Amino acid sequence: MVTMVSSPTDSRAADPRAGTVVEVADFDRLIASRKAVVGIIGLGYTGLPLATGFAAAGFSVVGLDTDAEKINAILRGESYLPDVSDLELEELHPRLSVGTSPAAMAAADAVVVCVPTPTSHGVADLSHVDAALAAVVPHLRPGTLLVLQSTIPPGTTSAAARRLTREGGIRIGTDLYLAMAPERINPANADGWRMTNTPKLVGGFTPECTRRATVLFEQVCEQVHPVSSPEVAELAKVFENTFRLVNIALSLELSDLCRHLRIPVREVIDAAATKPYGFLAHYPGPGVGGECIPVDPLFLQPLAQLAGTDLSLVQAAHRRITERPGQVVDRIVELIAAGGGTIQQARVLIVGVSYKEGVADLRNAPALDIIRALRHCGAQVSYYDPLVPSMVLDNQAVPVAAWTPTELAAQDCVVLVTPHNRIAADPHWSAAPLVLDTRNVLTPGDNIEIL
Ligand code: SAJ
Repeated sequence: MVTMVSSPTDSRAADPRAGTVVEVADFDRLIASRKAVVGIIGLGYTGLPLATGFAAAGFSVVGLDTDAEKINAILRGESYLPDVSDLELEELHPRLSVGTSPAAMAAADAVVVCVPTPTSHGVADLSHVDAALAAVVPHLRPGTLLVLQSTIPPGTTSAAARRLTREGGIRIGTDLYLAMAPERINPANADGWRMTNTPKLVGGFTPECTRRATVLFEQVCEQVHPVSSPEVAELAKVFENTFRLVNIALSLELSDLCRHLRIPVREVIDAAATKPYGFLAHYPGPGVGGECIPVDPLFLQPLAQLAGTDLSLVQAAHRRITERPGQVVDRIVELIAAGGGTIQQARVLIVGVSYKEGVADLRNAPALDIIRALRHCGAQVSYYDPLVPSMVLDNQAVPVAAWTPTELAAQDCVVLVTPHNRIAADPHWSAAPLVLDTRNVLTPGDNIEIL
């Protein structure tokens, strides 16, 4: 049973169950004066930038994570994210306290939940969200604002509100304010988009929930876009990532057609992108990784089934991206055979293993499936990735190769999967007897094949 603390001594708190409502002015004054304490639950790639954002805006921030390693790294002033620097952690240290105890949230006036929402058996796994709410709500003082930032299926926030009321007698919009404000963090974004300059969607369970969440995020985001309900915010977020999935899948289909028509796919997409409206460029690659694009669209399936509506386009797109790493391996086998070799015992070097440029993150990285399949074919696989110093796949270390002409010349096939640090412009590529460019970013050459 989730209940709330009441602390008669704290002037900012009144026991709403006694019928008194926490004054709007209190919350606004706490925010305006920077006296509000902001709690962040989950200090991963969306929570830590938010914690440092609020600390940089002058708020005291209480960060909570179940991973003691993350907590210790922050306490040492060592960032584990490309978007947060060690210097930021050092400078913000006085205002950023971190720990693993949910009781610390008793000090917070606003709490943002930023925990992972992976899938389990193809449906959204909300266990981290449920665990965070169960652990934290008992420590919250009446009048606290609670915001869900994790990507969640539409209806999740309202279901949580009803559960808190049903199980704990908590009046949402009086005892506790609840809203959904999805993260839009794009790790290592090359175009300068950050949490602060990316519009923030906010949808509250009540109008006052929306208003308070809007006031909160206006402190760290240049633009806040309130919407009429948590459901709108939840679905807009999932739809953004579904839109990306479908368009990446479309670019994969285009790339297969272009290869057969011998038309350079990247030039086609760049040409289409000159149209100033109605087109958004997405580029073909070895597949789609990360915790978002291959995952979030799956949240819609069970809801569509319940509603009896058809999401075959999304399903087809998901199938297309899931099949892509296998297509990469088929092509490698084909190219080596065309050169008179066989895949058994062939030396194959994977260049770039993380799921995208600029990050060290291997979650759902296409390179994992490619390496797994190559191993299955009997190939000798190694990799080079400046951001991933070591890698174990299926309990077997993947040998690390050096980025040298000698090493490249010794391979049967070198496969560009993730082009970090402008490696595409590196002259070493000419040393390799055969290169498969899955991103279509290398300068054409006799030894270069496009996926
Ligand atoms: N990819 C392509 N072609 C493209 C774009 C991406 O193959 O044209 C691949 C990437 O290589 C990568 C995967 O898709 O493997 C995902 O790339 P991403 O740039 O979408 O990266 P994420 O997952 O880090 O970020 C996405 C972003 N969503 C959208 O742009 C709609 C980000 O803004 C979200 O905040 C994030 O998901 C999230 O957390 O939801």
